[in-house]
Amino acid sequence: MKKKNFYVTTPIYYPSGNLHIGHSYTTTLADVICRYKKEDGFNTFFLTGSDEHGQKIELKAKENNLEPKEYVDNIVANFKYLWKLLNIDYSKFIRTTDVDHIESVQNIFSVLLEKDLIYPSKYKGEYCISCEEFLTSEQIIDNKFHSVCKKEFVMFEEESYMLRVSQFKKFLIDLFKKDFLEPENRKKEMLNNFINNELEDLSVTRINFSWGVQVLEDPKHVIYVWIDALSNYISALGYKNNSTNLMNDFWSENTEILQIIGKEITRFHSIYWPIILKSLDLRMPNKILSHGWILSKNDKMSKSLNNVIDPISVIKKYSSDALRFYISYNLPTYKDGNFTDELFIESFNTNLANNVGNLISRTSNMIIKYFDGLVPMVDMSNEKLYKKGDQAIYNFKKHMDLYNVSEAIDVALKLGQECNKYIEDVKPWDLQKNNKIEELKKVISLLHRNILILIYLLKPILVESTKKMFEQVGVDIDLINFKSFENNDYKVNKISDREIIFKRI
Ligand code: ME8
Repeated sequence: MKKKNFYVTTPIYYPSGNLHIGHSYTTTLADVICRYKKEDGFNTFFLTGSDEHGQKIELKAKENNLEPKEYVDNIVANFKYLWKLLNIDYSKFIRTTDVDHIESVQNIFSVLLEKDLIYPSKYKGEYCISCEEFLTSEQIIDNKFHSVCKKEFVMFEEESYMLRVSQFKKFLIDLFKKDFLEPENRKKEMLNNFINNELEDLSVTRINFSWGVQVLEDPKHVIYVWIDALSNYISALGYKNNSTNLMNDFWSENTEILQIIGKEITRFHSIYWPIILKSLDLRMPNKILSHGWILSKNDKMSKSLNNVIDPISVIKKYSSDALRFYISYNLPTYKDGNFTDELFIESFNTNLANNVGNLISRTSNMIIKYFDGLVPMVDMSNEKLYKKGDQAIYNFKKHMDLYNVSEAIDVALKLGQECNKYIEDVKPWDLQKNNKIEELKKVISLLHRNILILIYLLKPILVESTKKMFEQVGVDIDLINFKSFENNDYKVNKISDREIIFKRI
């Protein structure tokens, strides 16, 4: 049977400055889910990148006395450095300044123009340069500022091509009947604030700056950043350009398509993006997962509010795995979350040091002490705790298949807690003292199998420590997959390593 495909994307981030923990959040989630899908047998493609055009970048480059391309080249190198440190295993990094992408955007614009879905007109309205966004009245505070970034907006009146958004009302209403946007409250917000209201046509070109993709049919216009940006999700797959054409594989019906974004760009991804796809006769993604914000004292953590935490310093101080774990476990996607040193340290110590690390080290110590490092392999499939291991695999997958990463991790951690409690209850040291060796073998066998399950479930998150954890329990990481636990057909080597994996911080 042909393997199913999985395609996951993150937003492409503005290189108007270095990335912060908020961007690391979205990208880590995408990476964790993609690694899980790979383990689950999918062909995967993971796309991230940078959104390099527009007025904001043009102004930033000027401030730095650089040409825009020179300016973004430097920042994009920092993006890639961060992703390397954070073990982000993307398949492609797209830049909107890539020639293939530019060709693709021009092509998309031409198709829409030909179909009369784009028409020349004039646009008047409020524009936030910092967010590159036309504002609605709900997004304006004190007649002067954008509610999200708190920056002053500009009045904008110029010749512009417009996209006939208003024509797509019925299409959007039907689309929103499906489970295509998550969470539910974001869906309601889009319906109430936009779709069920008057849907306004969208200005899709600008003439007062030049750092952007030119309209071939009318070269004084550049294409509005969002049309340029959203197209990346298909231009990266080779939509109508000269690059390798992955469209057939990853934008086909045989693919599960997940697009992860932060909630402030939901309108672009759940309204304008489907309209572009529909206009090009392309399928819709299966899911737009619109996660909450990481806050800093109740405000969104963002470059423009100058309240950011640098992920590189967190990784250097603690570790990439520690950051990946906090993001994946402590920040469930359906709500806003916090990132503070205290919360970070508490979560690491409770979950990784006291639960997972402690379980592995006390069990491997017992194997070394009582069995000279040779793991006893006894049939224990009738034991309650054995079944809990199988249930944990089942429930973990159930949550991951719904992209509920935090809930999935919780399942794995609970298994760890139950094993730690089991050790306290059965007291293997007493079994040894009283020479109940057969019983002791059973206890250790059982713990060993559940530990393997626990480590394996956390593999997509703890990518640097997994190999070491498996080694401590005598197993080669490459030989374990979901099937291994069906017949317990894994080879176990002699254990000798006693190094503590997650030292308390
Ligand atoms: O919007 N909490 O780029 P951007 C959670 N170029 N996530 C956060 C966050 C926070 N405090 N801050 C940023 C753009 N993010 C456009 C996107 S896509 C076709 C074009 C994450 O650099 C989150 O994913 O402003 C958010 O949507 C994204 O970074 C915004 O990045």
